[in-house]
Amino acid sequence: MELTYLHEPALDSLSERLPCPTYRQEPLRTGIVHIGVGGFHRSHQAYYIRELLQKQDAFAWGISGVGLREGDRKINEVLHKQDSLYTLMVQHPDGKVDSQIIGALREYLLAIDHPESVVGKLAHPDTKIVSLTITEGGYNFNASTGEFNFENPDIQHELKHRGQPRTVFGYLTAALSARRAAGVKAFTVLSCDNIQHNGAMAKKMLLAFAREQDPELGQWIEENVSFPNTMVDRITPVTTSADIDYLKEKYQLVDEWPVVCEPFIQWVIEDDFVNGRPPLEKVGVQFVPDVSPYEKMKIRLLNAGHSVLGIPGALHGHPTINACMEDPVFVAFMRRFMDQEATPVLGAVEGIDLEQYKDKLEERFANPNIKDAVSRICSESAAKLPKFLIPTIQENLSSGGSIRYASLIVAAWCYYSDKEVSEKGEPLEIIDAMQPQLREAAQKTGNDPLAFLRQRDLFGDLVENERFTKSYVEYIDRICQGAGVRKLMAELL
Ligand code: CS2
Repeated sequence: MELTYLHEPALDSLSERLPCPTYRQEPLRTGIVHIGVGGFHRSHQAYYIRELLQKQDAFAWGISGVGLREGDRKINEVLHKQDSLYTLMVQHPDGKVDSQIIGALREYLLAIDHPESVVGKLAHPDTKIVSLTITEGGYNFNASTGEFNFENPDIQHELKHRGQPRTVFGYLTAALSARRAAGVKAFTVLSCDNIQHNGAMAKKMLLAFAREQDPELGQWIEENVSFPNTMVDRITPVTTSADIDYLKEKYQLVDEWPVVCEPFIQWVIEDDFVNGRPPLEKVGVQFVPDVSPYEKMKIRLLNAGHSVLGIPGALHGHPTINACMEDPVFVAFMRRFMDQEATPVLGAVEGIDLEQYKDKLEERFANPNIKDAVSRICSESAAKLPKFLIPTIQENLSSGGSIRYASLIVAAWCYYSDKEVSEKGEPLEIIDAMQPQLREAAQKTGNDPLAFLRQRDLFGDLVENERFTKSYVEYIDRICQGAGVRKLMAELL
């Protein structure tokens, strides 16, 4: 059979091969503008919207995608070619793959090329929600003070040249200011990033920027925009060429950027929307008055658990999270970390059995068909660990709880930051916006064992805590003497 290129006119013939959207002909409006259309948005929020649209419901809630960065040029090109359609491939542990075409995205705008169209879209009365997956780094806060970072050159540019937005803050304020002037209701800002209190964080940062720009606009935003906190969850590894080839072979379908994910999905949201919302409860989304315990549980167990596997995994030479889970030392170490360090400072989460939650995490991490590369997990550790792992250490230091597993991971992270090859001799691919700083600090460790911990923007005052530094330096010494990190993990079991 001939290959079919994914785009709107091909849907008829493709629907004989795999499930395709049945709602594309409807007069779909784009009530949601999403900023940061990566794999995760496409496997998670867009999937839920697809579920609603498939029920012939909620035609006001199509999604308009926006990319703010030069790095979004490729997704822009692919989505334009494919009429915003893409394939979602759900990988089951038994090898079954459920593939379907998702049509919840209606359009995609690259802000660098079309800044006015993006502001216009955000300011349009049909836009009721602006959702975000801009990663931890996108919130532009200073990790040690938690305050908005006005020193960022893009922010300074935006403050000087109001009509030339560059960051999410410039775009949101430009659009909100236009809405205010035109008497159009504000929108809800829905953060879907892995940050505890992500809505509150989005609010604090946006208000700091807006007040600096125009105090009255800041006031209006405070009174008219809502920022519900959310907890989002679905493991979505980076798409590989093997995934693209699979679709060609199995369905004779050419999709240049499909998305792969696990079967598990969860979205918990605080029900605080100023301009309406889709009826997501019909497709399994949980609306709760306070999302904090869920976020905390997810960040401190799932996300931290990932790093606890990923950093030593990269050093040892395990390529993926599921490969780590085939190694009994890694499995036991991660579970000890979760049971003895993360759980005791977590507190109870209403309606959730934490033992079951952790068992399920082990099962999810072990899914042999997800093949989540440790390089993805280790990427941007400087933005992740201060949120995922360091608070657990700080709380255990206050309560007298165990810190031995987590301190080994911090020592391993220091070692990793200046490492070019794994213990098996394979090159390590370190992706981190702060890599120059991390490497410099790691390199000083030979002369000053605490050099890495002196990065207060990452570790706060951890360097002053003797109990922590003692444990950390012991590991640093052992690692520097050549003890493999897996051996040190095994000794703690
Ligand atoms: C991962 C997350 O990048 C990471 O560190 O832990 O991307 C994780 O896969 C998602 O949060 C799962 O919902």
